[in-house]
Amino acid sequence: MRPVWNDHRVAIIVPAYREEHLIAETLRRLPPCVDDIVVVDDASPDGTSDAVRAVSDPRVTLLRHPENRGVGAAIVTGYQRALDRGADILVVMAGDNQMDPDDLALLLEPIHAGEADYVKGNRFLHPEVRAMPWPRRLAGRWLARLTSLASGLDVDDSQCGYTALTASAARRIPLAELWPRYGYPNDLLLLLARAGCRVREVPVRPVYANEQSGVRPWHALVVAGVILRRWAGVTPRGSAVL
Ligand SMILES: Nc1nc2c(ncn2[C@@H]2O[C@H](COP(=O)(O)OP(=O)(O)O)[C@@H](O)[C@H]2O)c(=O)[nH]1
Ligand SMILES: [Mg+2]
Repeated sequence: MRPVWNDHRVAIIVPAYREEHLIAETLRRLPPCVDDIVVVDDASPDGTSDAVRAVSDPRVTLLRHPENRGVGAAIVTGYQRALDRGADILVVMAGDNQMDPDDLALLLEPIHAGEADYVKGNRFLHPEVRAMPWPRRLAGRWLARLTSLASGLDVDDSQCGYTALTASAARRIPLAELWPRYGYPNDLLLLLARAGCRVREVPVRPVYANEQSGVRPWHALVVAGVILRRWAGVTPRGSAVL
């Protein structure tokens, strides 16, 4: 049987910071139907880049920022490279093995069906939702409410980083303006809403294992600030020189 995404050229963008222990396993698990894999190492001080170079997969391109610019900026760098290489669908998967490749088909389906421009994973719809630590669930719910209010969209899991974006939607939004650090998913949703893009959520498995998160409790306030600034029409400082 042909995979649902066969008609589209799919690129996976993998932001990575201090992921020397998990990046190889993350890349090794990507299915054969993925055309392009762009890893963006954001000046990790550890062996992240060496671990990527050691993966013998011709689909993998390693980009490295000379200094740390944040996960949002890294994703913009990856989006840009994937667009330049002719991708039709831009998927983001974290470099710490927290996204289940088995959920990829579900994420791509609404795009393949022509029903969405941006598809987000929604961990709250998954039966294993309780794998998420409760403070994450609580903060995530509130940030999703604020994001929905500010954007006019109906999103449940705004903080999930597992997403698929069409190349045409990516070209319609000012990517260079995207908030460069944690909070970028909310800023992206607001930009997409403003551009009239159709957003859908699909259930994805929440994976919590031996990874270490860079997110701290105070980041919830930063994210709320990012949402409020964009809502108020203030353009946050841009992330990237494209
Ligand atoms: N390129 C880049 N990636 C980052 C940065 N901070 C985090 N990441 C990556 O973004 C992904 C999600 O970050 P993480 O801290 O695990 O957030 P969480 O999974 O939401 O707790 C992981 O793959 C990280 O390696 C950064 O400053 N630059
Ligand atoms: Mg993580």
